[in-house]
Parts: sequence; C-alpha cells; structure tokens
Amino acid sequence: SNLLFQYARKLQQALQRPYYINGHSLIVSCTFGITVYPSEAKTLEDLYRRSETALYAGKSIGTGTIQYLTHEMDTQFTRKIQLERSLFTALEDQSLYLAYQPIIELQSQAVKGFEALLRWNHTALGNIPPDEFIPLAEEASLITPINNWVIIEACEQLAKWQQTIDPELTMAINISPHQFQSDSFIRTLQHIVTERLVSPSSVTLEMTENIAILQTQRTVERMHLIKSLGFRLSIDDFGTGYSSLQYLSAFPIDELKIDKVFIDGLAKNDHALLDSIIQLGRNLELNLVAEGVETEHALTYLKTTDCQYMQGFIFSEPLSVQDVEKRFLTP
Ligand code: G
Ligand code: MN
Repeated sequence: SNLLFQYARKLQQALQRPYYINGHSLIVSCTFGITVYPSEAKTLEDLYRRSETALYAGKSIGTGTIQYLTHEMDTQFTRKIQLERSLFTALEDQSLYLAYQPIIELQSQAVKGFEALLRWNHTALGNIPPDEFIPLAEEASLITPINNWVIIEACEQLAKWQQTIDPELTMAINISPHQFQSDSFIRTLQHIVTERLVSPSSVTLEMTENIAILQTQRTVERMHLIKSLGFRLSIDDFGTGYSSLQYLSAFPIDELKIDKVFIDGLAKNDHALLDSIIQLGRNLELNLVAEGVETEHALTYLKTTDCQYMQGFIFSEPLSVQDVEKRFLTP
C-alpha cells in the first residue's frame, strides 16, 4: 500500500501543474480516494463507491489529500446510504412520527398543551436521532415534504385533542431557520388558516435565536406575516444562541423557552441567569416556558418565580398519541 501511495503522489505531481490555455494559467488540483481490489471491494460498482467515499473524506480534509478507505468510513457510509434509502418511504410506513411532550402550567400543574417532536424509528436500525436524519433529509430533498407534514399532522392532532381532551390546548411546532425562509412553509400556514384545520392562535411556532443571524429586515417582515395569519411565535433554546438581545424588541414574539442549561444550573444553586431571563421575559410581557425540568428541586424553585410554564421529564417525556390519550383522555 505504500507503493500505491507513492504512485498516487507521482500522478498528482504530474497532473498538478499549471496549464496555459488562451493566455490563462489554470491550476489543476488532484485528490485521491483509494480502495484496494479485491480485498476491500469485490465488484466494480463497490470499488467505485468505496473509492468515492474515501475521496470525499479526503476532500473534507483538504484538496490534494491522498486518502485510503478506512473501516470506519465504510460503515458510516453504508449506514448513511441505508438510512437515506429508507427515508423515502418513512412517512408512508409511519416509521417517521410525532411524539408529544406536555407543557405544564407551573402553579396549577395543568396541561397547557404539547410540543410536537419529530421521531424516527427505523425498522432495522432503531431510533435515529433528528440530528442524524435531518441532514440526510436535506441532502435527499425530502426535508420540505417532511416539514410540511409535521405542521399539518400536529395541527390535525391538536384539533382532535381540543375536541376530546380540552378546547384550550395548544401545540408547539419547531421550525428550522431554513424552513422559516421557505415559501412552502408560508403556504402550509395559509393552508391551515383557509382550510380551518385548527385555530392558528392555539399554534406556537418555535424558532431558535439563530434566526436572528439572517437578514433582519426580511426576518422581521416574515414574522409579521406569520403573526398576521394568527400564529404565535416563540424563541426556542433561549440564552444559548445568538448573543445580541436587541432582536427581542424587533421581533413580534410571544414567548421565550428558557434553555435546559439554565434549569440544570439550579442543582448548583446557580440561579442568577435564570432569574435574569425570567425578569427580562416578564418585562417584555412574554410567556415563559422552562425547558428540561428533571428534578423536584428545580420544580420547587421555578414555582417561586414568575415563570408560568414548564416542560420536562419530571412531568413527562415526549409521548405517543396512544400514551397521551391514555393519560389525559378521561372518559
Ligand atoms: O430544541 P428543543 O428544545 O425543541 O428540543 C427538545 C428536546 O429535549 C426533545 O428532543 C426532548 O425529547 C428533549 N427533552 C425534553 N424534556 C427533557 C428533559 O427533561 N431532559 C432532557 N435531557 N431532555 C428533554
Ligand atoms: Mn422546541
């Protein structure tokens, strides 16, 4: 294999020189991905696919890299291909589904509503975290249909639960910065309003602070458009993203979801930032939801503050539709 490497180097040196074409000097760069036949690949297709895997891994290090296929690269790539292929049918076969985590009113402990969370239970590979499958869905151009499905599905579910559980229930839906900018997203919201799937005032769209990095004027206009359709807006994972606070008064938002890190701080009696965020939220007349509440200690403390709502394992994990109905549908 050392010989192979030397051979690749020589080829690279021969190819990587300036070419003079029409008075222009063009530099060619040359990156190698190497797979050995027949020990690492049995067929031409395999040889090609695996070399390409090594090539892209090499390119991510830098052009001009000579990269052998490693075992790790190979298993990672095979998993990726397998996941990507199943993603195309994941909506139909219902392996992609929504879980619903209750949002609780702190003082009364009553269920205010739910947050819809996208989950994927792959038939062969088990639970695949969103961090892994969302980028794949983006790559495979499946993210738009999936995003739209999430919104419609969550709204239809809310409409059912408003009839069977409580007419005041709300639903929170996560929106990515890219999705927020898309026209398809706005059309989906308009569809909900015109078809009267559910009252938009009971639907909260959650976006992270990263939304503020995008061109502000356009972002603000878009938020006003969403508000004019009647939906509510919330900043998710508040306190961990974009550091400027100035956007808070520029954005027409209704709610802050306080990131779990500030709740976790309570274990060390570290509540200065949490108190300040709650104060800030109240001064701006925003709803406040504490996220990731796991301990009795944190819950007890939160009850002494002006924060109105909480979400977390201490009350409930995200639940399936069946489990929500088992727990909250009283006959
Ligand atoms: O980014 P966002 O806040 O929407 O993500 C919520 C995620 O946090 C979900 O995946 C949910 O399952 C998880 N989660 C919810 N409550 C808790 C909790 O109390 N502890 C931990 N560790 N995770 C939680
Ligand atoms: Mn969220």
